[in-house]
Amino acid sequence: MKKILITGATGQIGSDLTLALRKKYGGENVIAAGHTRQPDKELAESGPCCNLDVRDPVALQTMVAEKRIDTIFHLASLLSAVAENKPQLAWDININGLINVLETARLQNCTVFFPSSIGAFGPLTPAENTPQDTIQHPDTMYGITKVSGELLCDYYQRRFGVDTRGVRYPGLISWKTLPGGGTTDYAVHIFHAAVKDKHYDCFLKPETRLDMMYMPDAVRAAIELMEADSRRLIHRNGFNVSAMSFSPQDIATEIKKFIPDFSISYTIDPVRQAIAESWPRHMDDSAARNEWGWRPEYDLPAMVKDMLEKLSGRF
Ligand code: VAH
Repeated sequence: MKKILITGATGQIGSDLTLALRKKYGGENVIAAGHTRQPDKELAESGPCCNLDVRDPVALQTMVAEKRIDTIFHLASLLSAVAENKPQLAWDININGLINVLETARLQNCTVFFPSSIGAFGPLTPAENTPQDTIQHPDTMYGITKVSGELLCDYYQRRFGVDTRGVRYPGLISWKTLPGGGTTDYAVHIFHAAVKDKHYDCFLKPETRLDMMYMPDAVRAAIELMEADSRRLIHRNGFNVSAMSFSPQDIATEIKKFIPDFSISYTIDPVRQAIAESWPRHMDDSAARNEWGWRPEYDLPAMVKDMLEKLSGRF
């Protein structure tokens, strides 16, 4: 049976992915490691949790050895807006943390999942139908750590035979856990504001369109890639995976179909607006579709309906 360690397990992706992996592989076989955020009740009661700073190689290697971990989903990372505010800390966590995970995987024969992002592209990248293989020249520290992470994971697979795999996620929307300081966070906050206040003040311009995905699709992509037959994989790390592409005004229009008196205003955050404008609006995910059968299941209407149902129930 797989023994899985998830770093960053209390974050936006981690909190959903941990529950999905525990359902699939058994709660006791999935260790949820967090550092800055405490696990919520559901996470704490569904399996083992621990505190782990991925910048501590000894703690990481000791845990992997003692718990006989064979698979690491490495999600611990600072997101784009926070990383621009603390670039040196972002490099330390995002890169030194990853190197520690890759070294541990090399020494203890673990498989590694690493989430890259549309942030790994930059203003010189074709923004529409962004190719799987194209120029990556990000101008944010977050993007620099993500493209470096893709290259490090490819290197460890090629040089040391470590089974590394990863995807480039678009902006992710979920209802369980708020995101921690990203540029696409508006697409989560807008739902909470719509349900609680029927109004949202958005920090991106109304026409700023970005690649986006609902968390159930994102979680399934990680699990399906890690279960894929490695002999079919031509690419390894940084598979483009896409589901939908929308702007703040698009999602506001969709929410109004369910909450007719919902309204949106705009107070632009220049830092996150500049980051968003350097990212793709829609990626070509044909490599993921061809090499491991990727298919999204949620489009904008389906996501909005599910998000509002889940959050209405919570509030
Ligand atoms: C961020 N949510 O906004 C993350 C993600 C594509 C965006 O990487 O930083």
